Amino acid sequence: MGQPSSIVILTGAGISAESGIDTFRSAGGLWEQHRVEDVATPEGFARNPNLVLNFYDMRRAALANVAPNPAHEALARLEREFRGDLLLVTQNVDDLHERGGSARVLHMHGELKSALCTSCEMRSPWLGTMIERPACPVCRAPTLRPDVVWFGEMPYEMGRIYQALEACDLFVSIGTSGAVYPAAGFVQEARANGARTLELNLERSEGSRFFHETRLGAASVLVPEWVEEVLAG
Ligand code: BV8
Repeated sequence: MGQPSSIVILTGAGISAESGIDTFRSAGGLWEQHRVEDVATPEGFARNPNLVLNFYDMRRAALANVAPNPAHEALARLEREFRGDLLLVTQNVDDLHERGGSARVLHMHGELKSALCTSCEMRSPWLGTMIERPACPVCRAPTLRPDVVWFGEMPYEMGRIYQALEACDLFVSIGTSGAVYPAAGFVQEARANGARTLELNLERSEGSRFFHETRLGAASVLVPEWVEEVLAG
């Protein structure tokens, strides 16, 4: 196929794995150490706020110990050099796409470096911890929570994402197990609108059957190769 004119990319924890950030479902991954219900649901937060605040404080602090890898850097190159439309949607709450040079990143599940106030509902950049119940920068109430989309909560900017999926002629999924919706359904949306669909992943995912093409391997190898291919037209 010729060069695509409009690309939507979805990334998951697999793109950050080689940077040293645990994925969710690998052995010893994040969810192995904690029950999802306890740390990534509103009910878990209500039941044991300290456990949840500490879980995200630790992950936020760990960002200082990791760096972007060639996959993040290749997507930043694509953003700089690709002349068509490009939307990068990530399920990841880390900041590695930004640190790898991407200027426009849509964090559909929120970000570790952001705080959401449960009193005024405003979001603020946040680099520190929340366990000590700091004051909300906007309303001063001590009611900050991680600005992360938990199970049962609505992901951010779904309208913008579906609009882009309808308009794109190429959808690329990188480093995700296709286990969580609505992200796992994006490939079907794109395909239904006539887009070509490509999966770059270490192993076949739960959604592999929906992709026209699946390339198996490490993101740090597959993503730079694919970006080179697209830019070479
Ligand atoms: C919602 C933020 C409704 C938190 C996350 C039954 C059927 C269908 C849906 C549901 C259902 N029951 C419940 C639901 C809904 C639920 C859901 O999908 N549940 C699943 C478990 C069935 N979804 C939700 O609740 C969503 N909200 O539905 O709202 C609604 C409607 C109206 C109004 C209000 C609400 C919200 C889900 C968001 C949850 N938050 N993250 C945090 O980060 O702590 S989910 C989290 O897991 C990630 O964000 C990601 O989305 C998801 C999956 O993780 P992955 O990124 O894919 O990582 P994983 O480890 O799974 O896989 C890594 C992959 O990388 C692997 O395939 C591996 O092979 C590969 N890999 C590893 N290394 C490499 C590599 N690839 C390349 N290179 C490598 N080196």
